[in-house]
Amino acid sequence: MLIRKPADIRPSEITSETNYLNRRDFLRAGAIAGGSMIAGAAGAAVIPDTRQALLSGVKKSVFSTDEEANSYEDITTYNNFYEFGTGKSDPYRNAQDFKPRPWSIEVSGHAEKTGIFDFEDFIKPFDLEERIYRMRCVEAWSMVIPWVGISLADVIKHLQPTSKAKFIAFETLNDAEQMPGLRRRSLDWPYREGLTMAEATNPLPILAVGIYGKTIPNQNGAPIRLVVPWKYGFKGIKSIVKINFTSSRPRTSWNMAAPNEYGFYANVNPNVSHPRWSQARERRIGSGIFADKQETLMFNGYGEQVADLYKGLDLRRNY
Ligand SMILES: Nc1nc2c(c(=O)[nH]1)N[C@H]1C(S)=C(S)[C@@H](COP(=O)(O)O)O[C@H]1N2
Ligand SMILES: [Mo]
Repeated sequence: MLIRKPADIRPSEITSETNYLNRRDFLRAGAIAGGSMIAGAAGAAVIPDTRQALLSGVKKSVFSTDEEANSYEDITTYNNFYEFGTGKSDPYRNAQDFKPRPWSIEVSGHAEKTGIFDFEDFIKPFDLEERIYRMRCVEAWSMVIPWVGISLADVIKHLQPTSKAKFIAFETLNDAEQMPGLRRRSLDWPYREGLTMAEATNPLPILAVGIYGKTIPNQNGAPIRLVVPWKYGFKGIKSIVKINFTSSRPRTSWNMAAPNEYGFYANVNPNVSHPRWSQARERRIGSGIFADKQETLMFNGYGEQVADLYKGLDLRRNY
């Protein structure tokens, strides 16, 4: 078994999205992330979830990539979900007792259909689709994940936003009883994200409710989370309890934490470096610690579907 000392791990491999954390917190997060990376790469004993229920009637999608998907174990044991801790294996370890049912979602703001919906009723009108997408984290690692989800565009059409709705905003559950990470102010809770209505009604974004044909594990954002494959992973807000249609741009968690590092748009862009590391290349999780990093693609390779959304926008300034 090959174990590298934390000092031999390059900063890009261990840096969580956390430079504003105090140095002690930062080092702690780094040590945990480094440890979990070694465990993952060496295949140490990690027991994948086996409690997820099979989803039925899942349709295939033309938007899926045919790249090889990451293993269920990679996808469910190497996570970012700061409500359960900042280390990569914290969500897997600390989210096992989380209760994703019963669950309700509150829809508010500029839409015809607002109110509080039970999760099962909320997703019932829509087709379940498998969408195998690349996911590129702003920390310069990536995976390929076979999500099962519903089209966000379909959901929005159903909720009938009015012409005043220019943005859609999401919030994660904020329950310190169940989410030990909330006791630390690693972010200004609740976790918040948002999209322009033009982005949100593009065919690519989904609300994911499953992975590998089964219900989504807690650590990946049960029971429902956003996936926007051409943007950095932090836009993919987990365990959503609130959806709000707004006329002004919503405040979003990583942008609030470090606006010079994490923009509202957060489109994957190999030409715009993070202030502390390059975004030109990425490490595909599971490729082995000796594998070369691969090139990061503009819009994470989804430019054909989304580049038109940003015509006339300076992507260097609007990062
Ligand atoms: N509520 C919430 N959502 C979140 C996060 C988080 O910390 N809290 N982390 C984000 C980040 S940085 C990434 S890369 C993805 C990771 O998704 P995964 O763990 O399912 O791969 O979730 C995003 N959604
Ligand atoms: Mo991320």
